[in-house]
Amino acid sequence: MKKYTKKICLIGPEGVGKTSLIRRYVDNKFDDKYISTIGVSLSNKLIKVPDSYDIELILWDLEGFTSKGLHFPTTYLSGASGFVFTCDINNEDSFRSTQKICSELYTKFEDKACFSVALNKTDLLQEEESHQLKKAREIFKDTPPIDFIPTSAKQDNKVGELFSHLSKYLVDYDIPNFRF
Ligand SMILES: Nc1nc2c(ncn2[C@@H]2O[C@H](COP(=O)(O)OP(=O)(O)O)[C@@H](O)[C@H]2O)c(=O)[nH]1
Ligand SMILES: [Mg+2]
Repeated sequence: MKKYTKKICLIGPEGVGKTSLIRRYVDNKFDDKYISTIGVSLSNKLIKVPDSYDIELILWDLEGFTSKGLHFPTTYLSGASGFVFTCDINNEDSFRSTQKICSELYTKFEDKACFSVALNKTDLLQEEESHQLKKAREIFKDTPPIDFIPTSAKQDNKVGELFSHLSKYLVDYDIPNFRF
């Protein structure tokens, strides 16, 4: 059985739910309390695709960025094959600020890594989901992801799909580990 190991980094502003998405995915737990991530926290998850391959994900939960930019050295992104740019689906400013960071990194990882956009907190939607998705597509048009996935870490909506689809893509297209 073939075994892959892939590093995936979650990047987004503070408070959009990066830590919660990982916690839901890895431990199937959710907490309403907000404890902000300092630096980085690592988790592992093994996915077994029957009769096909195993893939071990190393999930890097990175400190959220603020208007001052990234709060960690870009060397933390080294060796990643995938990124999950995470936004709050109810907050267009989070789409814009995340896309800005994405475009700063994009020239370095384009063709060498791939990424998804998670639009989290769908349980708090006030607009139509399709309306918010359309806005996100427009804002990310110059840095197109493989997917836009509306998620809720709280209600466990599409969290598994987010990570499993990205991982399948990394394996199917044999995305290497790239270095900054
Ligand atoms: N309603 C709702 N709250 C969420 C969701 N995901 C995270 N939160 C809450 O948002 C806050 C920030 O979450 P956290 O995962 O720490 O965000 P991070 O800074 O991006 O890591 C916490 O109070 C979480 O409980 C979600 O899907 N729905
Ligand atoms: Mg966090």
